Amino acid sequence: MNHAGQVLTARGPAQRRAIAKAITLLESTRADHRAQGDEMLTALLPHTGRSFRIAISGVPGVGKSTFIEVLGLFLIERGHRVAVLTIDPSSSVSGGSILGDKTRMEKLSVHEQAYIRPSPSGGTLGGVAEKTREAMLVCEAAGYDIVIVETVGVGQSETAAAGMTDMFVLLQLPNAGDDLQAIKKGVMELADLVVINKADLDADAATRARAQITSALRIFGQHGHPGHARHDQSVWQAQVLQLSALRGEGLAPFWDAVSRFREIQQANGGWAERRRQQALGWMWERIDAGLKRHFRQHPRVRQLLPQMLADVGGGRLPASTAARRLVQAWQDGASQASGGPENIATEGSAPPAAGGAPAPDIGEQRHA
Ligand SMILES: Nc1nc2c(ncn2[C@@H]2O[C@H](COP(=O)(O)OP(=O)(O)O)[C@@H](O)[C@H]2O)c(=O)[nH]1
Ligand SMILES: [Mg+2]
Repeated sequence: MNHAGQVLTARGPAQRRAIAKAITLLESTRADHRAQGDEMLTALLPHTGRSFRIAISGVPGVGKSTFIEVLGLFLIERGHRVAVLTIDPSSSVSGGSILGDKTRMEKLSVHEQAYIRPSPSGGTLGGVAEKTREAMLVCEAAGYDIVIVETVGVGQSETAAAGMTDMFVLLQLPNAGDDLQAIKKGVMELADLVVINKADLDADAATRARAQITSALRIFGQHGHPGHARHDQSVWQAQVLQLSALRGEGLAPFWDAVSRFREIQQANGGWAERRRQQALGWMWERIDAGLKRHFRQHPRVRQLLPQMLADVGGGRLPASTAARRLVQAWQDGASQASGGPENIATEGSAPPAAGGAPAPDIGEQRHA
């Protein structure tokens, strides 16, 4: 049986193995694997989308893994099947999965009804997020009805996680400095629900933090990004809860809030619209990444790039002029028979350019 068939029909440990194999296939950078992976995803697609997707975010050490472990067990007890995935673009640097999370979620990771997959390593955030998103689809097709995406809590992984989930939950520590950080980074604006964890350490501080964050969220609700229509106060007002992941306290109120959010969003169309926007946004993001990769690997661009970088860096050439020249050189080249647009591949689907991967990255700046 093919990969998709095994994911769909196998049960128990055989299914977990099938899922693992399917995700490994999707994480492969070999072009033939990518083609097989695309075929498999297409076959799985009709069976995806039925789970509720939750992002769990917060700074390292706030208790995300501890929380996911107790929440996962809580949900399994109530008849759910829980998949846990992570987005950790730094995992290529640290050389492993997200801070050893897999060992942290000791009970959950061995549970029959749970599937835990650490972050794929290597590549850009976009590449890592793509793999996580695809892994999510595999898990959904296998019948996991709750998908939890843990972010590493640094860099831009939060935005990526928010872009692939139905609900964004931000974990906070019960002290004042921490929430300011989240506000500064713009993460607070993404939150549908804020959880103050470690309330067991200092109940008073947790209460103060709750009041502070509640008022901060009110400001976002009124003056927030207009694109974040889900923060329309008449529909769903982002809430702040307290809990202790370590003691497993506060899980029932948390899940009540999640369920309420889900019902409201499903009733008013917000849920479907969010997924539609995510799918379209995802497509464009992948097109951008694919075009950029093709661009940077193109012989003419590679030839011209060092000079352009030097000239722009040295203040001898306006950046916009250099960009136009490079794009023009690429277009001229791309319109010739060899290296035509049909060869454009998305990131991760082709081996690195000859001469080593870092070369095409020279001088690239990521802007929000
Ligand atoms: N006191 C207390 N400690 C907690 C709580 N939740 C997590 N911790 C501890 O905080 C540390 C970091 O937790 P972890 O789940 O790895 O955080 P992550 O980096 O956000 O995934 C661990 O030592 C946990 O035992 C809690 O509710 N109360
Ligand atoms: Mg963790």
